[in-house]
Parts: sequence; C-alpha cells; structure tokens
Amino acid sequence: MKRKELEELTGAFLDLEKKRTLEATGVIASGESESTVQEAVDALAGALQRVGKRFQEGEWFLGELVYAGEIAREAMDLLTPLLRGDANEERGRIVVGTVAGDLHDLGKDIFTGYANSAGFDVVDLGVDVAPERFADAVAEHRPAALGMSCLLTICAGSVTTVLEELERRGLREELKVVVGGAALTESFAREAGADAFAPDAVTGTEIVRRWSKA
Ligand code: B1M
Repeated sequence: MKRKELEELTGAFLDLEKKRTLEATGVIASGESESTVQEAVDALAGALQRVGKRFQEGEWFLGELVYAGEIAREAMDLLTPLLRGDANEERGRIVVGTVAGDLHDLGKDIFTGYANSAGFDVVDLGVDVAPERFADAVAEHRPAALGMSCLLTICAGSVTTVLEELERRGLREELKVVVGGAALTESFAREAGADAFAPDAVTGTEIVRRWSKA
C-alpha cells in the first residue's frame, strides 16, 4: 500500500497534474496512509531531480519547469510543517538562506522544516540573499550556525563571498557554517572554507545537531 501511495504522488507530479498531486499529498499528510511525511518529501525531491533531467535534456521547457516548481511548492507546504523530530530541548539558533542570484528554495525549506522539528530556532532569510544581508543577520541574531543553499553553478561563488564578508567583520570565528544544494560539493565546501557540506536536509540537520551538543 505504502509503495502505491508514493507512486501515485510521484506519478501525478511528473504528469504535472496539480490537483491529483495535492490530493495524493493530502492523503499522506492526513496520517491516514502507511507512508510517512518524510517518505513523501523524499519522493517529491527525487521526482524534482527527474524534472531537472527532463529540462536539461530538452524534453521539457521553462514553462514545465516553472509549473513543476509551483506544484512542488504547494505540496511541500502541506508536508514540511508536519516533519517530526525529537524536539524536547531548545538547541539554539540557525540563520539560513539561499545565496545571491539564486531563487531556488525548496531544498532550503526542507532543511528549515527538519531543523525546526529538531528544536532549532531558524531565522530564514529567504532567497537571493546578498552577502551583506547574511553577515548583518549573523551580527544581529548571533546564531550557532549559518546555513547556505545554492542550486545554480554560477552562484556558487557567493558562498565564498559570504564567508569572506563574515571574516572581514570578525563574525566567522564563533560560527559554524553548513552549505548544501545541487550546485555544491564536499570539496567545494572545504575549499571555500565552510565547516560542512550537507548532501541532504536530514544530514544537514544531523550536522548542526552534533555541533549543538559539542
Ligand atoms: Co531551476 N535549475 N532554474 N528552477 N531547477 C536547476 C537547479 C537545474 C539543475 C535544472 C537543470 O538544468 N538540470 C539548473 C541549474 C544548472 C546549474 O546551474 N548547474 C536550473 C536552472 C538552469 C534554472 C534557471 C536558470 C532556468 C531558466 O530560467 N532558464 C532558473 C534560475 C532562476 C534563479 O534561481 N535565478 C531556474 C528556475 C527554477 C524554478 C523557479 C522554475 C524552480 C524552483 C522553484 C523553487 O525552488 N521554489 C526550479 C526547479 C524546480 C529546479 C529543479 C528541477 C529542482 C530543484 C529542487 O527544488 N529540487 C532543479 C533540478 C535539480 O536540482 N536537479 C533545477 C528538490 C530539492 C529538495 O533539492 O534543492 O537540491 P535541493 O535540496 C536537497 C539537497 O541539495 C539539500 O537538501 C535537499 C534534500 O534533502 N539541500 C540542503 C539543499 N539546500 C540545503 C541547505 C542545507 C542543507 C541541505 O543547509 C543550509
């Protein structure tokens, strides 16, 4: 049964049938199915990879990419508030945002959902966040960690610019920095001077949770 529900969700989504996708999401979000919210989030994330492939290979055009993004946003909005963690203690604050020039926010929002559910107080700066705004937010909120998301290769340099800006303002020393998103890699993160690369939102949350215990 579980498999069937997830297949219906990804099938409807990849057919770009919004109503059917949201109905399938609703069934899982209501808790009336055997599939979990986390499985639904993972299934949609996997389907979005396939959307990207179709776009890259010229099978789909910008209109389909935009519409798929819109459907995914509505489905994720039903799911991410329901992500459950073991939040029985306050773990500290995290500032997150998608770097300058980049408007992709689905992955960042999944990370935010998991981090919230794990007990972190997340200050979300949104998308297209300028390096100065990241640094201003770190100065204002004094978070234990900063999280940056980046999906566009041409925007990856922004990660380095943010780290330089933090360094310049003397804000880097006490701060841990985790980065994620399809445009980044472990080695890029290391070279840019981040503390960690998160290949997915669960790992990202696990990393900041480890830091908060250290
Ligand atoms: Co765009 N897009 N897009 N897009 N888009 C990609 C990224 C692309 C890879 C598609 C492709 O060609 N294969 C490609 C980038 C190529 C590159 O740079 N190498 C691309 C392009 C080219 C573009 C435009 C330039 C298209 C155009 O206009 N010609 C344009 C750029 C706009 C801009 O940002 N300035 C554009 C626009 C869009 C939409 C707005 C239509 C829409 C975004 C909707 C939205 O986010 N609200 C969109 C979409 C949907 C995609 C794909 C298909 C899906 C992205 C996504 O949400 N994935 C994407 C293809 C792909 O990624 N393979 C693509 C699901 C999400 C859960 O994954 O964000 O990777 P992701 O998050 C993962 C992990 O990376 C990690 O956790 C998540 C899973 O648990 N993670 C973190 C991410 N951030 C993290 C932060 C953390 C920790 C973990 O800590 C802080």
